[in-house]
Amino acid sequence: MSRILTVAAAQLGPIARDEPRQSAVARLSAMLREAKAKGAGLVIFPELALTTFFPRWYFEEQAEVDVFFEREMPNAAVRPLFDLAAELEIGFNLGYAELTPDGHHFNTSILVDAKGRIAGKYRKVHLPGHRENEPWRPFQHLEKRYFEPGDLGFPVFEAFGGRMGMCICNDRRWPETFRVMGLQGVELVSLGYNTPVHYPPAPEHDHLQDFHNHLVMQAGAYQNGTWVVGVAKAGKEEGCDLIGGSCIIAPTGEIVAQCATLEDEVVIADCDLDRCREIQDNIFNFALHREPESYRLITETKGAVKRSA
Ligand code: CDT
Repeated sequence: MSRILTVAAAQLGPIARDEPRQSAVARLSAMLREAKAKGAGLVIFPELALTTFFPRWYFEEQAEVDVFFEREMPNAAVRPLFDLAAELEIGFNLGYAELTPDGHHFNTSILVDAKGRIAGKYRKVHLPGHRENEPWRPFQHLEKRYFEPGDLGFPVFEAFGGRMGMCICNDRRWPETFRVMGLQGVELVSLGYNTPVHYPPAPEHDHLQDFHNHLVMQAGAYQNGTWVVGVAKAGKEEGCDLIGGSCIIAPTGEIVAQCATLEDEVVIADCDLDRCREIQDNIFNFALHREPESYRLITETKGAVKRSA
């Protein structure tokens, strides 16, 4: 059996701080067209794909932050992307900063179906970085200040002929992210990221950023028998170097397509969703082999408890 979904990873190069939404949407639209021409049915765009990665700056005034947020989706600036997707009959996954009508701020990702309808929404759970201005850093990472942790869990949606899940950037480093979706039989996890090469608290890890990126996504794929599509905003953005390495990973953990640049770039792969069975029915047959009684600490504690046997 095979259930082929042709998926495109649509990597973005840098977005300038003063780049208008219309320009970002035009770049996304060009990649949507390219993906369609290459046969894709679903296109994955990065985290916060409509603006520069604004948590790198400390803003005194909330109004200065809120300019980077979307109050509705789609709104007038993003509507052309939805319209084009419906016209081309292609779906997409888009990351953006969400400001809800009752004033909540989330780092959000939506799945839009081939008719231009929102088929799923996810709000980033693991917010990295710090809450206060830390002037010693060459750039800030203020996601903990500007966003609230997502309140939707890790839902899995029936769409595109399979079971689709989403997460966002730092979420990919946590095995719980993939496992919670794995336990819902997920078949494709899509995610976007903005990952600086330089990590100020531990610069000795800078040379490992690309390795860690692929390590966690390949492990998440294999250990849950799911396709994983990870897509970067890459390149030198406002003086900050962001890794690329956008890729499509098979349920075996193998990378089957990968971007080669740090610019706008589309790569595609034919993802046979039935290949998830190779792993989910065998080595990681959860119903047969998991021992959740032995994993109780995972939900009972947040930090490590250092007790001895
Ligand atoms: N966007 C995002 O989550 N980036 C983080 C950067 C490292 S933590 C400061 C990441 O996990 O890639």
